[in-house]
Amino acid sequence: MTEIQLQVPEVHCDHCKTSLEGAVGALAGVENVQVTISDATMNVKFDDSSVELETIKQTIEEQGYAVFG
Ligand SMILES: [Cu+2]
Repeated sequence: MTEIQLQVPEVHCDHCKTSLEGAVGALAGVENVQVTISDATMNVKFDDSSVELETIKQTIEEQGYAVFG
């Protein structure tokens, strides 16, 4: 299991949090995802043999958010 923290600077409210946690959390291989609005970060715990970090980042971008880290 891999745990990373990503920067999602455009996150600013509960709607953003819910959208992103829902989309990333729905990916097979993602064990846990938590967006923290106050510092605009996303912590993701995932099985890197099931899902690639690049796929997670693409999913965030598909929701309309930039992602770094
Ligand atoms: Cu928002």
